[in-house]
Amino acid sequence: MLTLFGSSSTRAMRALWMLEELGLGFDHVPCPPRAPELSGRTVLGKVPVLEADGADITDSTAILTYLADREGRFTAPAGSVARARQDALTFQILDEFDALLWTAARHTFILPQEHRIPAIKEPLRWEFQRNVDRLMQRMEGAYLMGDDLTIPDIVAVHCGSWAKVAKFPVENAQFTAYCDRARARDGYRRAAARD
Ligand SMILES: N[C@@H](CCC(=O)N[C@@H](CS)C(=O)NCC(=O)O)C(=O)O
Repeated sequence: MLTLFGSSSTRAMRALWMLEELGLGFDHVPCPPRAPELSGRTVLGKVPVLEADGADITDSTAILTYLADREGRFTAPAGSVARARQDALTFQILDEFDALLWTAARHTFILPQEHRIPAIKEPLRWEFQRNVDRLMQRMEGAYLMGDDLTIPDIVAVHCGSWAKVAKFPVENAQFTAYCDRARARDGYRRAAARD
């Protein structure tokens, strides 16, 4: 029994995409952060949260990893060198994409007004473009790890969509084509059509 909490306009989209790719049956509660439905499930009040067999799992990457390992799909096997390389790529994307977008969001609408520094967004935008170029140098096929979609693709392509909303310009044509290819997948389309 699986229930995902969080609307598709948040990082919950990553988990929705994985669930749709895996073709698993699940309930979806498209709530915002700190919604009453999250009470008792997460100390931080953040989304996504996945309830799996009665236990709550927080953090989108932890959820992706749990689901992929459980089903043995969209990941290299745990304990393999290929998995270590895949994990390194996931952490690179979290450090070099997610963290920059999140810092920009914090200085736009999350932090108390008096702690926001709008000027920080300019260097973050510059750094994001540079990091996109660096990631594309590691592409090993149609997807980051080769011909098959894996966990880091879901995080990277989600960050690509987030960058658009955050008005982070991305001029790398290879990255744009890669994101378009991933978003054309049935699993992505079904996830995006939720809520
Ligand atoms: N590393 C976490 C971050 C979760 C997170 O910050 N989610 C945002 C929505 S995308 C949230 O709930 N923000 C509310 C807050 O920070 O108070 C993940 O990947 O799930």
